[in-house]
Amino acid sequence: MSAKPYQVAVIGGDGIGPEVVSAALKVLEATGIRFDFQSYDAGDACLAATGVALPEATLQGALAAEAVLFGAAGNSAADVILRLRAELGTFVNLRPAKAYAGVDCLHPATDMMIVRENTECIYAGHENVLTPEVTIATRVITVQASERIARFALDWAGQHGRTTVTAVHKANVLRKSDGLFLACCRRVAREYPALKYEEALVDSVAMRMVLDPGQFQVIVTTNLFGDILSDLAAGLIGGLGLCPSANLGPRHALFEPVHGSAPDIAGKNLANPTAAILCGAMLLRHLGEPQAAARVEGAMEQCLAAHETTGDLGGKLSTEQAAQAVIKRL
Ligand code: GGG
Repeated sequence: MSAKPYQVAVIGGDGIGPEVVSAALKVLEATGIRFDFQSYDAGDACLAATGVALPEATLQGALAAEAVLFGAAGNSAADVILRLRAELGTFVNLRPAKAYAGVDCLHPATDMMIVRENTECIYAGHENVLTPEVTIATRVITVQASERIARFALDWAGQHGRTTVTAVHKANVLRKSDGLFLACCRRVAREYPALKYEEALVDSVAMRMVLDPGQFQVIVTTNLFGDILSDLAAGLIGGLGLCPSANLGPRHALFEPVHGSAPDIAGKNLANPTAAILCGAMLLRHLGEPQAAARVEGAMEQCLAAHETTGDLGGKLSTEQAAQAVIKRL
């Protein structure tokens, strides 16, 4: 355990973000690991109050911290979470989708990791209005980013006992951009002869994930496909409330639930904090606290198995009570 408290920047963001992050912070504090949490504003409410969605103080706080815990992005997502990912240089968005005992779901055998490229594709933000009736968006795919994400996915698979990595693309239509992405993945995969490397079209993968997700262990894909497939994967395991994610780069790390801001239930103490609490576990592992991470994950799994959870998963607990239930089982 570190002698000094870990410096963590906390950005609740919009909608249910502040509630689920508050639940996760209580669980992190209950591990006994020492943290110095610094809270920062960002998002729609911040934009309305100050004129900026991501204040400079928030950005500097995130850059200075050892890790960032983020809640949810609303309408200002492009100016907040996409900008944070870019400024922090987090080139990978690691999105696990794992089914849990006790949670009613379509596919209890699901246990996959989606490795989403986090810096380019249609998300690069090159959108233009040519005329009032014609808009264009440019899809950016580069060798550097494609090789880097392929290498990350293959390394991750090898380090976590996975045997197969699937590169997901639409190169039969997006011949140049996804053609390049695929060529990079193929080239990098040759450096990992111990792993099975496969390629599959994104539309076919969407269908196969619904029919038999157990055939996918690690998916590596471009930014937009990764975003869409990770929501699909969430649907297989019981919903978005269960899915954490880690944005990782060479110097910085930002942890955020895959879900959005859910404005319809914001402020009602109804939101499922599971994804945010599991983000806390990913954050602990990133900081070099694997035992504390495993305790949080274990306690969370026990709560889910005992139906000690929120209404979206058939439980009766509030956000706050769900966090306390995890703390009791730590
Ligand atoms: N799909 C759930 C959701 O709304 N997530 C927030 C979001 O869209 N974030 C932007 C991103 O992950 O690229």
